Amino acid sequence: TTATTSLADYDPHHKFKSEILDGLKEEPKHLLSKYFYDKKGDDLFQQIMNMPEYYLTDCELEIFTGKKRELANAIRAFDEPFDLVELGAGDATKSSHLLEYLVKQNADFTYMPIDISANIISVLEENLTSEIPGLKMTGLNGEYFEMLDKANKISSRRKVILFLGGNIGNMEIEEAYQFCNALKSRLNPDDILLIGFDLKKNPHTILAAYNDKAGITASFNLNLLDRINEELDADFKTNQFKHYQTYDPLSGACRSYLISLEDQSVHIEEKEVNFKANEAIYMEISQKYSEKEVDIMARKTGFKPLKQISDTKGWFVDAIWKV
Ligand code: AVJ
Repeated sequence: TTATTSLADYDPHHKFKSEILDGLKEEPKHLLSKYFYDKKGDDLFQQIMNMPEYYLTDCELEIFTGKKRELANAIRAFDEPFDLVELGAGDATKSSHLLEYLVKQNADFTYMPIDISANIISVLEENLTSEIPGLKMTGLNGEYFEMLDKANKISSRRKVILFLGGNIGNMEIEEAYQFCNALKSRLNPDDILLIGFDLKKNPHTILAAYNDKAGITASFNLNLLDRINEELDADFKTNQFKHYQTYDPLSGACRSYLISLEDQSVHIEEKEVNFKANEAIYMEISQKYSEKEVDIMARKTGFKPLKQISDTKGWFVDAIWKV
């Protein structure tokens, strides 16, 4: 049998268009937060990471600056050569501390950052190799699994996968399970996953991190409408949508929405999309977990949880799982 391939399978612009239009056809309407990260979105996310309310980066940075040796030993960095594959590398602020340490300790590895943003990958290739002399690096621009398959083709060495920043939080719990299952099926015995989880904590602390006073998170969400305007020749009036954030302490789901302020219709290329006043577009989930839920996820997806390394406040954990 021949698999059906559509334009969306290989043309990123076409895929963007079809995923945006599909999401806006859904009930409730939904846009994918993976598309937040164009050049402007990368910049806004940098600003989010620098906000006083956004504790996640500081917590994980504390782990990556203060517990490098523990991290290196947990991933068995000195046992045999390996590839350090980072899913959603971003600007690699956190991982760069570990990279520097590993290079200094003469660990034999190649850093393979994967990111959906071509901009980010080219910036990384320029900066990181000059900041960390001796670092071997192969940047991979694209979606996680496609690029992980590519990494496996490029090299058959043991893989250590980094999935930091609580990026798994951007998946619904069921999606996170599917993701870990799919990841596990692409790994081999003795491969290791180092995965960051933001923990359940005081609900006010969590809500404030995603509902900042300066409105940077609001701009971050609204920027996707601007991106659709630019890339799909659409006519969203961004001042006619308002950011709305929720956190549910029972489920641990922190969700963002854009609320339409009026009845309005938006044109996206040849299509028209109608919004009722007060209708929500569901934008993003940032799921929070308990330490126990993290271990359960490991076991149920076929990993062996080795340890959890957390910051001093106990707000965030980097979990180390073995295949
Ligand atoms: C990049 C997924 C870790 O959910 O905390 C920050 C993205 N969204 N503020 C998160 C984000 C709004 C962020 N992650």
